[in-house]
Amino acid sequence: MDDDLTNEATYEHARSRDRLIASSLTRRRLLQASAGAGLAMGAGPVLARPARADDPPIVKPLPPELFIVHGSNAEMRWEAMRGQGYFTPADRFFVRNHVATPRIDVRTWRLKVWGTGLRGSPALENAVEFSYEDLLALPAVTRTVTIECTGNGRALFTRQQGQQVSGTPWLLGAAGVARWRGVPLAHVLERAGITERAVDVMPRGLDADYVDGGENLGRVRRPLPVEKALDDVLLAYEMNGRPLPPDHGFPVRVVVPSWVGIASIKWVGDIQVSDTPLFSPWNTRYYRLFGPDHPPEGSAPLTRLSLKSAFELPWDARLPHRREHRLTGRSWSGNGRIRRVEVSTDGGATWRPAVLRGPRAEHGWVQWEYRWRRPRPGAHELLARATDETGATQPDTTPFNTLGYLFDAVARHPVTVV
Ligand SMILES: Nc1nc2c(c(=O)[nH]1)N[C@H]1C(S)=C(S)[C@@H](COP(=O)(O)O)O[C@H]1N2
Ligand SMILES: [Mo]
Repeated sequence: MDDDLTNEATYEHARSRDRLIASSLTRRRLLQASAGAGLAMGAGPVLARPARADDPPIVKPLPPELFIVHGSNAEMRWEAMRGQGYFTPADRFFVRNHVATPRIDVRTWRLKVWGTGLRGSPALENAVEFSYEDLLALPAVTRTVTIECTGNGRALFTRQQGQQVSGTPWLLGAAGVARWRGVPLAHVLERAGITERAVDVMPRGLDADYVDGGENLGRVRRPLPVEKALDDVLLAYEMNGRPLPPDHGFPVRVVVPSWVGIASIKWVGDIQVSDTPLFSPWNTRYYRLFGPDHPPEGSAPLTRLSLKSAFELPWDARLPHRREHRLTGRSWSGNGRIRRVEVSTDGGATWRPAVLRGPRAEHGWVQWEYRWRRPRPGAHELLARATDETGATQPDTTPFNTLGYLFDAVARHPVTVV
């Protein structure tokens, strides 16, 4: 069924129109960019203009009915997915910005591929370069992929487990599924001359340096093992059939199927390919599990996403007293497809199956619904519990880790019937 969504041949005929839109958009951007040429200073020629102190960190509108804003990040309200199709529209897709969305001039933008894992070991100054047009001209693929922040659900460590964790207190809205179109990273690495000696591949964003507690950690970057980089990773330039929106990585982002969101570097400017292992703060001090159950240097760097379910309802929803409520939601797993979803409306005492609907893409989610009959007036907790194709089921609690990553326990969604 998901072939309809992910199979390039099936999808291709619908593409011609979108491609026209994309290329006219590119032309328009090129014109706009030349009008503004000369403004770019300090930050180098790639930025359409230098960041200003009063620039909002996120470019797109963040209407309160769609988003909960957490500083430079915006969480999708789950009720905004009710009645939507399989994909998360770009207008409500969550945004996780370490700093701020940069405005990139696609005319001067280049992807620079460099390092000791390439033939001739080029340094960054002698990198193999690809322009936007170069990438658009290469054979494209389209993949349905969930992007989810590793800390999605973090607020539930505190709400449900009484544990203090640090980081953005997301409920469950730091996840979305889109159709990403672009060039396989493998293809670009091969063209750049990757050798057998390459072990790690590190894409880096063009957003400003990330400063944590006064310490400048440089630009957002995180290594991928070469096995994953050559497997199913995309250099995406389209999201849901349109050029990437600025907040989601325009002109090009990395999309790493089934892996934690931090792997999917936005606004990629260069990719280091190395014959020795690479490190960055994003695979050493962040995106590992820390705490009493882990070694001092933390767990191994996190890779796959965990298992989650969400109701398409406001948190603390007030539902009118009716004979029946049609509850809807979605479940997803970094291990693959969802096999089963069960719902409990009595706090977890009894469970009944939800009905799964629509596509089940390997790296996407599944939609489901459940008829809640004769709900009594008063406060309730709604629970949804998914099982994936590996047999993994959402547990009652998630083991504590100080940074609040990979929450996978069943969420207890509060609602009041009035
Ligand atoms: N360059 C860059 N890439 C980035 C980030 C960032 O701040 N800068 N945030 C990462 C994190 S932590 C997540 S969860 C995803 C979020 O992607 P989205 O904002 O398109 O939803 O982007 C990742 N890629
Ligand atoms: Mo993230």
